[in-house]
Amino acid sequence: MFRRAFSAAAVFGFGWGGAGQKEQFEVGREVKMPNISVLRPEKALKNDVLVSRKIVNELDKTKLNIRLYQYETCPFCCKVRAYLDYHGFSYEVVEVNPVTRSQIKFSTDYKKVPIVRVNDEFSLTESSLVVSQLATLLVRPERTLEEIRGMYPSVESTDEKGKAVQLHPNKYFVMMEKNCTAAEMAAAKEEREWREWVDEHFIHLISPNVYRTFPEALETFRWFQEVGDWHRTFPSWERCLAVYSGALVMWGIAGRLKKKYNIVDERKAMADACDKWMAAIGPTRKFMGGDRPNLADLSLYGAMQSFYGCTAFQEVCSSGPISEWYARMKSAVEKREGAYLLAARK
Ligand SMILES: N[C@@H](CCC(=O)N[C@@H](CS)C(=O)NCC(=O)O)C(=O)O
Repeated sequence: MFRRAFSAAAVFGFGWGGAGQKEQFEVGREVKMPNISVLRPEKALKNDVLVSRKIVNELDKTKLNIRLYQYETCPFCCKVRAYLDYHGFSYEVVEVNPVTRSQIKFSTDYKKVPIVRVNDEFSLTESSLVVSQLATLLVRPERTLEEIRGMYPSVESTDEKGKAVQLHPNKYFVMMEKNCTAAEMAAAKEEREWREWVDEHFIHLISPNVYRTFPEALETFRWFQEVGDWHRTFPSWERCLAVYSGALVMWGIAGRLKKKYNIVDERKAMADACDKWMAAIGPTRKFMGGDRPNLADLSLYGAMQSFYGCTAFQEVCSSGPISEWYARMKSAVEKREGAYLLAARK
């Protein structure tokens, strides 16, 4: 049991916050858009797991029944939510218990989150792949999601521990049909490179920062318990186990990750990454995507959202140019500014 809490904890990117940050979170979840409602079922339906919340957008014409199995503050899950919310998808959220992971027992071969279950028929996994598949669906409305899955073949490989893994070489590609101009191709290349940077660099900086000391790790887990609605979904002994064992274990792991990724000063590394991102956007663009966020913007925003309540976020990301970009992103996502694509579907 402890090992499970440990492994689940290893991947959370959560943090803590005072009253101000809590309020910020609540506002983020209570969507104030006329066509969008957020439902919170009290009980699980028969033969089903408890749905934490259901986001319904009347303008979503995909007729897809999407269910996101997640940890509320896992950076990979936050990336997928940022994508779904910005584009105005309707979807259900199921909070997975990090100790038992009983909610994803249907998934025998894949044990990580996020898992996006579609029409209870098939699952999409690997956050960046999921985003590319859904992005392709939006630009290719004549294709079904099942057909689009076939456009992303996997190849078998081994990870650093020699374990067999499935890789998707084109996971950062959106499968456009039309011929692109040179400028569009350059923009797509930039988008792909920065999405990869978020996955391969930025996300690795989160754990060393939010679990830097034991008190910080404990605050992080307490905040996660709060925002993950654990009191509603998990029994108290599981919450207690996850908070204390998770904080202890993650504090140790954060030190090892620092070494693994050659991080000397975790706060500075995070600040440098934010500066690098803002330099890439440059002085004239609102977003990397120009006037609208692209998938790289959504990806970094999602990763940052996973620890916005942390001391690390307060110290590194809550002032300067990155905070202005983050505020623009937050507004664009919460207002579902990308929903015009779904609304235009026949
Ligand atoms: N490459 C995957 C990474 C997913 C991942 O590592 N998820 C973590 C949560 S942040 C997980 O589920 N770890 C296993 C566990 O908690 O038991 C993705 O992008 O979706």
